[in-house]
Amino acid sequence: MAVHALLNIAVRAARNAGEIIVRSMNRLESLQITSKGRNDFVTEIDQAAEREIIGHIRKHYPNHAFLAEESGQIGESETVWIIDPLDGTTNFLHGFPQFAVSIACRHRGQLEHAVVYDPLRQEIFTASRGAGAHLDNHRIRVSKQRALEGALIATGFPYRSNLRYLDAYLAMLRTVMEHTAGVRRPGSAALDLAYVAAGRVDAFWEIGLKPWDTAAGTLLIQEAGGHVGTLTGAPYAQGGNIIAGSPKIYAALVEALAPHVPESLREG
Ligand code: 2AM
Ligand code: CA
Repeated sequence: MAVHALLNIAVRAARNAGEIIVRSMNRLESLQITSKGRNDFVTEIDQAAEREIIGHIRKHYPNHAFLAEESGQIGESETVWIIDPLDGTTNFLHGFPQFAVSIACRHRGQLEHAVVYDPLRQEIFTASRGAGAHLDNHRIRVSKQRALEGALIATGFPYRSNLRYLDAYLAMLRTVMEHTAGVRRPGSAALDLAYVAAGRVDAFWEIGLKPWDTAAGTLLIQEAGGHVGTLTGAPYAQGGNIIAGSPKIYAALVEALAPHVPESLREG
């Protein structure tokens, strides 16, 4: 498999960031934590990992632009790197071992390359448009599950400002719990999407995400033969409300959730 130079750089950057994250785990108590808002924590590690990723990419491509969780938008270019240096910060802060580094490269509005890296398991999920999705150099595909009955579904619970949608969300959760084999809430949307791509879960849904949570995962799933859309099954523009899954379970989930999606959540 010929790996594109841009993907190689993203992989290197993700591994470097992963090393910073893992090294810091033996001093979680002493981490400098600031709160971006109610229930939204950012640590010096998120920031150090993001600096490492942007610095590494810039060394090779000084003119590219960035959209990163901690820095926001940097520069203007046809090529934009969309970065979550540590997806699942709440898990990380508690020492709960489920978080990831997420890096996507978008060129002229189209996702071209994606990396999601789990630094604890050292699993690296990669995709380049038209070249398939891989986990540690093995090709991955979404699951072959055909019906909601028997499916394993991942989700994210609403938090912070999205708690205003809690009643609608709980109605969706009830339906999914009633019709599937089980629901998981691992806590890192980027890794959840990578697991959809690898067929470890059959589908995923969440409301109120950000582009850096979903960009890499979206390309992984598309290249693994799956679908990504809004809660009503419309095309997905990154960030916001998402359903992703194997084609069959994606369609079944869109249909199952439809009666419970309020007007305010119908857009992406
Ligand atoms: P983050 O850690 O990069 O912010 C899961 O619901 C997704 O929401 C995660 O990808 C997580 O990404 C984000 N998130 C942000 N704040 C959260 C919170 N307080 N609780 C749970 N998830 C949160
Ligand atoms: Ca983050």
